Amino acid sequence: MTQKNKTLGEFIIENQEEFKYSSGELSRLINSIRLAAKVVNHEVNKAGLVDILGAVGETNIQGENQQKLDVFANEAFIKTLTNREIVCGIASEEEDDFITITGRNERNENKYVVLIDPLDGSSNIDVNVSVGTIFSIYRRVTPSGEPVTLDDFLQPGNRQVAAGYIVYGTSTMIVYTTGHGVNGFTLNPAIGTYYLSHPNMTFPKTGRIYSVNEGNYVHFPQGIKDYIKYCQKEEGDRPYTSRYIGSLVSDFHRNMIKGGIYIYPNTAKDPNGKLRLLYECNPMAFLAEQAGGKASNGFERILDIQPTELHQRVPFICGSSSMVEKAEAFMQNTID
Ligand code: AHM
Ligand code: MG
Repeated sequence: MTQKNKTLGEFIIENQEEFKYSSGELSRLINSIRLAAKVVNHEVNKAGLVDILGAVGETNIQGENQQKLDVFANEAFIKTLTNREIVCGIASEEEDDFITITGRNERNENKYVVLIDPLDGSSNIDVNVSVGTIFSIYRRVTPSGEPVTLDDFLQPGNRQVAAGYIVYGTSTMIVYTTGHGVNGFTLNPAIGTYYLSHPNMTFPKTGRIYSVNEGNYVHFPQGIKDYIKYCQKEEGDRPYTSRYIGSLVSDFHRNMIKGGIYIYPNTAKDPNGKLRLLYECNPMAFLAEQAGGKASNGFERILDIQPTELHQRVPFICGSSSMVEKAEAFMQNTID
């Protein structure tokens, strides 16, 4: 069998040994994310049929209550992750507090916590533009047998054991890492199977795409303004191309394939930026590094930040390594 005929299910089984605590649980956990992603994908693909199937809050022809897609995605992932004896806690962008899963006979013996942004970029749904799901997985730090605590979720990103995203785009893909590189799988919707379509994904060392919401330019820190001017300067392979979808997953995915940088800086209005450290930045940073790229807040590696709150925000600069280094140099004012 060639690499590319391989299904995600086969890939998970074959690579189970790579994982240092290999008891099969992490594999089963990724499997359950794969399953929930199919359910969400089916719903996302129907989003344009809202006038036909019924709008949010209405009851459709089958008697089902129509939900907002981000609520639907949140429930689909939580339900799937809860129904196995693997996950002891879930934190979601859609929930104020983390959820405790006590597991079989309420014994609190499950090992993993999952942090998830169930439907990122959801303002893009109504206009038929790609959205995504982002997930991040850690082993619990509190002793087995006790309910999870906030400490299980506030681990620095460098302790992640797996992370990934699903992009609901022109095709649906799941891209993930368990710390042994990054692999991408494309869903064949006709048969509901994901195939290994992008083995060993890597960021080109440099690129020509910068992705930032330039509408906020006047509020950006001077270092980011200077970096944007650098991207736009006519010199060498510049000016670069500006591409911004407004869905982190899609912008990241394109930049990883083509080479580029994604920036969501702090602004005068939002001193910590917009993106969430635990569900958005850490998983993307882990993927970026596993693919040979970098992720920084301008001064510090994202994965080394010690989180202090569940919904903490951080400035985020992520992508091809030499582009991130250049942006950091502008932020730190060390450019010559
Ligand atoms: P969300 O979690 O509310 O969907 O926000 C996250 C999204 C990212 O996917 C995207 O890159 C960014 O917000 C876009 O923000 P803006 O519209 O301010 O440029
Ligand atoms: Mg989000």
